[in-house]
Amino acid sequence: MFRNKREFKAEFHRRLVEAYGCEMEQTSPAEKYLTLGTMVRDYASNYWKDTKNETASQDLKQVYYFSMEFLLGRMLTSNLKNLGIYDIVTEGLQELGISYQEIADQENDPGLGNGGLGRLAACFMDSAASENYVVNGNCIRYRAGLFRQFINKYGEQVEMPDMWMRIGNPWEIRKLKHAVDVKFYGQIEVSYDENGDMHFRHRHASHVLAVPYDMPMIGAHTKTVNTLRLWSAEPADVAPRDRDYRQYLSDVEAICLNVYPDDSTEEGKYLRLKQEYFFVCAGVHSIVETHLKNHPSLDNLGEKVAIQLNDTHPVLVIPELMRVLMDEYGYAWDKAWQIVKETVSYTNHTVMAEALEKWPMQYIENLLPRIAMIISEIDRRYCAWAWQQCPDDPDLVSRTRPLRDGTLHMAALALIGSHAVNGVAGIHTEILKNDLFRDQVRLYPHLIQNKTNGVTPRRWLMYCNPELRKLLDDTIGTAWEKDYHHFEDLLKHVDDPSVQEAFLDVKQVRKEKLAAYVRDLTGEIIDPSSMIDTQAKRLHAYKRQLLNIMQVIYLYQRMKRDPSFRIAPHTYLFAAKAASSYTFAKSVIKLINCVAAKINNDPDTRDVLKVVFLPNYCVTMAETLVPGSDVSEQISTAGKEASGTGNMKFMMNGAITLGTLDGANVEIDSLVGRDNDVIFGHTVEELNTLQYHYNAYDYYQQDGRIHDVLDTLINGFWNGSADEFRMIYDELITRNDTYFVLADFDAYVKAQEEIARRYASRNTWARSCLVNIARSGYFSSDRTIEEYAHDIWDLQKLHF
Ligand code: BZD
Repeated sequence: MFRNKREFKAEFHRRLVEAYGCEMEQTSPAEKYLTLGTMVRDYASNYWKDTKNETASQDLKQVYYFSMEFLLGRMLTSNLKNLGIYDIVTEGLQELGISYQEIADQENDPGLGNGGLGRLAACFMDSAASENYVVNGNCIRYRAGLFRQFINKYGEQVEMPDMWMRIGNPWEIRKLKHAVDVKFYGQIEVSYDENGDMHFRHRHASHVLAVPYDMPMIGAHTKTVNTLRLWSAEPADVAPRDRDYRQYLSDVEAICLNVYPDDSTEEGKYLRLKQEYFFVCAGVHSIVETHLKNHPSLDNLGEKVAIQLNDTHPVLVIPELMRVLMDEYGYAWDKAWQIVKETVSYTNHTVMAEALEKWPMQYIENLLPRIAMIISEIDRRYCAWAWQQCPDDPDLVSRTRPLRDGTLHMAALALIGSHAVNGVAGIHTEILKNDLFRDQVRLYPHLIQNKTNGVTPRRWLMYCNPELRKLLDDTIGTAWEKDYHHFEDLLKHVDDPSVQEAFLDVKQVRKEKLAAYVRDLTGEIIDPSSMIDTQAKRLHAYKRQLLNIMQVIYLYQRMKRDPSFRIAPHTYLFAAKAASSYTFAKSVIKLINCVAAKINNDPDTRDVLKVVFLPNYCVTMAETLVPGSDVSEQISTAGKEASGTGNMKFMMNGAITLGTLDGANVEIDSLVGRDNDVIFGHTVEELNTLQYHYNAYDYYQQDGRIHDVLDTLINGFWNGSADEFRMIYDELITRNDTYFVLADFDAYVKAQEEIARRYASRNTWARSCLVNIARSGYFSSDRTIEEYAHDIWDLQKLHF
């Protein structure tokens, strides 16, 4: 463990030569990155060991966060800074004549997820370790990420494999000694012993070996280093039964091949289910193994272990833990069920019907025969119990039971098997209580609670925006870096013109950096003094990127028609991946790119209106995009976005939210007030009424702006093909505009005008940005983790 620059340089040099057998100067940047990463991991290893030992000796409870996704982003800079060795390392490298940035740029974002749910899990890992909570992650070691996105010459998304580990992954350690045997398919043989107790034997199964790879999750300026355990599927040392040998190898290989394989085919569905059981079974097994090292039995599992289910994807934890407790450790049903409920809790991340997981029971019976038996028994017992609770409402049971018409409803199972269920923002939790889980609330009145999401202020402010960090340190000292409550210390300075000026200077620097990044990535030149308005998130109809681009089209048409109408210079940035099978979303990406191509090349407008689509949105891109933006587009249809977390990152970096009353926007709005954000559009309540008499065609007929914009979708205006965007037109008109884009169009145009008006008064604008930063402490995931620890996990901090 190096203690200073001199020792660092000597060790780095020695390790490079030893690892690659050549002079340091002859090693490649990738080799230097791998060597440095390994050194940093080894540096943290003593803390890692201490965290494990102390957890055991203090007999502390620990949490296992089960998530199909952990969208970590690059680890090098964040680990160096969290460990407090960034300066030693970067200066040491400089003295060796090596560029730190070149090394850091070798690291690929780990491709372990696709969106907000995965990024939330990563923020939680950072906050938990930084707050001295022992929270371990459990996930799959996907060899390929979601996909790398390219935009072709027609403006279309093209997916390329994301082989993020191609150069190696210095952060992980393979732990073969903890490998777990996972069984699929086969039959269950039931027998009775002399006491009449039942025994279950899994016969003719297909075995897969789950091998864990551990990654350290390093806290900021603490000694806590937690573990993210990634499971990799390997062929087992058991002869495959009834199967072609090569087929067996490729079936095993497929399990960890990539994130969310296409599930539109039957084969894809089985694969997804396999993935889910695979990491659940392995994770549960390793929890039990660890627990039994320190405790005589599993009786106190619920007291010493909490399992958090990040959405329903890992919900098979519930029947799997039942199976282990009963079949492997001889617990009776009732006692096992009590332990499971004490241990497990579930977070819901969506109310969108199509994203709620449902599985044909037949699949589960084939793939996981013993799990299917346990699920049926959970269902049977639930029905009997629920009948007694509400005899006045006989349908309640059929609406809430996990098994309905041969289909397993994963959310219903999660709810029954958990002691706590939470939504991820206030409005979302209310919708869960009043709508999605209304029936269940009658049976379990105190089960559902709110835990508003958060983001780590280290990655999302201190490390990605050092200029703003310095301004805050200079203005209010450094207490805010350790304690999110102290963000509010900035409130005393928001009226200070010198602080306002200093903020505008910081923003300008960040906008210039963003402009350089955009130029390098796309070749497009954007004006860093224009208002930079950004919508960066997954492409989905409910997020309404379409509304955004329609407003741009409207501005363009109006400027073309009326030369006296000019806007202040605006840059609209979009970044979004569309699921590869989501045709509508892909069509919106193409529309944005076609609009950009036309508008950016039109001499009449290009000085004031610019549109750029940034390909391959990822965590690393967001780290430049967020600090460089003025306006944060959060314009989902009210009631559809559970929380959003991008909204929090933009706010923390002093961007103004232009949003609907949806997800965490509602809480942003109550914290900053209407002077410091721009809120528009129908509310959930209004939409609940409007839906019964909504007629999108009326808007098309009655609003000339909408008419003119939509006509460009079917007259070949953008790329000469009249049918190119007919799908979008049909969604709005023929299918009556599922997400109320046209209903909110007028309000959105006005909101855009309002934000442009505010942007023009520079000092008032800066004041608003400062208020946003000051109020963003609430959205630190340190706060969120405290709440989970206190209200759900009953978790104490580790004391060193
Ligand atoms: O979770 C997102 C929500 O859409 C956001 O509103 C919220 O802020 C974040 C974090 O709570 N949900 C997801 O990211 N969901 C998925 O990615 C997903 C993936 C597979 C199947 C279903 C949902």
